[in-house]
Amino acid sequence: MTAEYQVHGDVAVITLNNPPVNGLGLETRQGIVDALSRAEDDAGIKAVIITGAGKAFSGGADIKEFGTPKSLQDPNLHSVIRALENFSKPVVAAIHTVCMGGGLELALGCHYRVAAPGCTVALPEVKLGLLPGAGGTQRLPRVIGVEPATNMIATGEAVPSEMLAMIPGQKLFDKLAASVESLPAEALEFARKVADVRPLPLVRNLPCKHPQGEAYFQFARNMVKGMAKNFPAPAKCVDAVEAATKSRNFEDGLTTERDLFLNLMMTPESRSLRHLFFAERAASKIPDVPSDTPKRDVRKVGVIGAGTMGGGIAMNFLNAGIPVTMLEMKQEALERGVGIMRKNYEAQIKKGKLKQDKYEARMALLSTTLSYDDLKDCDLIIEAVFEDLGVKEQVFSKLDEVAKSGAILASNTSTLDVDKIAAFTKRPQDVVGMHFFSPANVMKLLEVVRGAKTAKDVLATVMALAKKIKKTAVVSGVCDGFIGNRMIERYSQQAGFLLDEGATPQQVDKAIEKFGFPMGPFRMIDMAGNDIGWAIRKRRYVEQPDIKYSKTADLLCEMGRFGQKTSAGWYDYEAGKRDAKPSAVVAKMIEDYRQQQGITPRKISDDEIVQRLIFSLVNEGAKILEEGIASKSGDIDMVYLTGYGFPVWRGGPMHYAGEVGLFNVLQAMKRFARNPLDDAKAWKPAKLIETLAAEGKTFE
Ligand code: T1G
Repeated sequence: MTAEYQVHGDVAVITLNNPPVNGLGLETRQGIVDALSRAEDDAGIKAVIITGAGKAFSGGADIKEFGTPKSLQDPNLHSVIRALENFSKPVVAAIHTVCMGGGLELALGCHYRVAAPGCTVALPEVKLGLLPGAGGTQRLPRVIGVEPATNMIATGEAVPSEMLAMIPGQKLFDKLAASVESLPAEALEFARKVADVRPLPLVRNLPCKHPQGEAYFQFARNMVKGMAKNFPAPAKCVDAVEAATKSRNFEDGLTTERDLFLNLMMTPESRSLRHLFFAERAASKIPDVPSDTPKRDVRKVGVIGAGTMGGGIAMNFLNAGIPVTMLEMKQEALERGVGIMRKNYEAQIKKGKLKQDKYEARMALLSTTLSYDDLKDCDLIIEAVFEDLGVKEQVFSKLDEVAKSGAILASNTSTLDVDKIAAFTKRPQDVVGMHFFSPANVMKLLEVVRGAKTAKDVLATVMALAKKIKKTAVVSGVCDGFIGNRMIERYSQQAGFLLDEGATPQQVDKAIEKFGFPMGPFRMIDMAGNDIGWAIRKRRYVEQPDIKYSKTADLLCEMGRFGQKTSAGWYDYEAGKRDAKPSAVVAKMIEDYRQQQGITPRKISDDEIVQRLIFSLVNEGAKILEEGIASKSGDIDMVYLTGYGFPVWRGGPMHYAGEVGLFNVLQAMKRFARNPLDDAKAWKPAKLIETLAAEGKTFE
């Protein structure tokens, strides 16, 4: 039973009990209606309380149901809320904690609401590309006022119950209980107090006006336009609330809301956001590692290497209140590294993002050392030393001697083989990759690289720790480049071919930035450093001699144009400045190269640029899935969103491929493979794409 019914004397209590968050799925909606009829038929019942069990009053409609017939099956949420409003006896919502989306709309259909302090109250539908679709845009403004309601609905942000109860004239909460613990008794007492009050108060009968409606809603529209230019939902939220103030009657307002809601439900942006809502949560789940796997205690972390990465990594743990011992080989390297950390924190203080006392508390958790011995009581040691297997061997052999038994030994390597690194120790089960993205204290993505022998509790521990340091952790198997860098290599390869064939760096960048990336491939590599790609290509030429690349990137490096750090890369930069200026030198180098290759440049459309860049990610991502390097396509989407700036409203490369249609992706790839200047081998479709396309399906 997901809506339990109990009788307490003359009060019936309906308890939503549909873990994990009392999502208002069909069974729960039916349960509420059934419970109401029982209370209706029982003459001894004078009032009804509706409350929630567990970690939520209700987290809203069951998003898992969206797009399935169940979500439209009666009793739909509207009719359940109507049943509450029309009930002949007072219904009191007793809200003990999270009350969101359809859960708040349900509470607004009750005659009264009693809440505990500290409840998280929100209409977060806009974060799913939607708007409250069960009367929230019509009822919330009636109980807290038009402006606070517009704010809550257009941002989806939560407000604590005690804050809402302080809004002058608010009618959202009829009573704020003293505490969560006293809520049940206080709600019972309140229900008995109002048992005979008639007429029963209905939110729908409250007035809903704004004295300067035109001006306010224009202001609100301008605000949301700036806030989310790629998302249609915030502006529709404003339209819906405006309808509450302008409609002839409540029902008309509901109809407007319904139309706007259904329209948004069909938008690609909402499908992307709903996909990412689940992908983000699924990423923390490892198919063969049960979520209740015992985790190791991580009370103290060691970081080896005080460079940019080491310092950034250390900051993540200091920010989470976990002491760090940072090891370097030379005192000046330590001092330089700590200096960079201090500068980073001081910059946050200047921006008002960090308080001085917090900064000092964090730095107090940092100790530094030149001796491995000082790492012997660390529970987790992460090395961020030079990206060379020989250096890693020295570090891990030393760690094997010094680290306590059960310590997790992690490498921040971005390309090296974690199994080889694990083999430098006698404890491969304790070795794992923790690939942070630069700047490590800012980028949310953490690739957790699972070695063949990495123990399951090590993985479970690192995934839980990632949550604690506010990272989006994605598990990757061992391969060159893991998930993100393996795919970005194909993307960069295509960017080079596009130059050979006639595009300019700025045209390629502009096309993909119009698609939604914050930075195109050439601006991005100018920022990261062209020499990084150069080193990888040199290795690649040896390991995979038949892999094709445009030589323009190598020619650029041979000119010493490594990017911003040399004030010259694919673009020209004024010393110390970041704005990228198209370079005549680079244009000439590309032109000379084309001539030398006998290539007649052609006009390349932005569409072709975007397809070749994005589909190269999709094809490599499908191979990564086939090889089991990633366990879910949503994981790959999360990598691209949190590590590479893939536009959120497109849902990630694999989700986007589904929106385009895998059949269309396949046709485009076959076209690209016929281009002699491209790399037919790279466009050989992953078997998974062919199979799914043939079945008219997309990635799970
Ligand atoms: N539907 C289905 N599953 C949900 C869910 C929901 N509304 N909310 C959470 N879950 C699952 C989630 O996938 C995860 O599952 C588990 O619950 C724990 O979630 C008509 C149309 C409520 C604050 O947008 O913000 O109402 O991974 O890890 O950190 O107007 O979940 O364990 O299998 O996030 O404690 C509007 C979304 C819906 C709220 C709890 N409501 N949820 O946070 O746990 S649309 C929302 C949250 C709607 C109406 C419209 C949070 C939370 P699993 P969690 P948490």
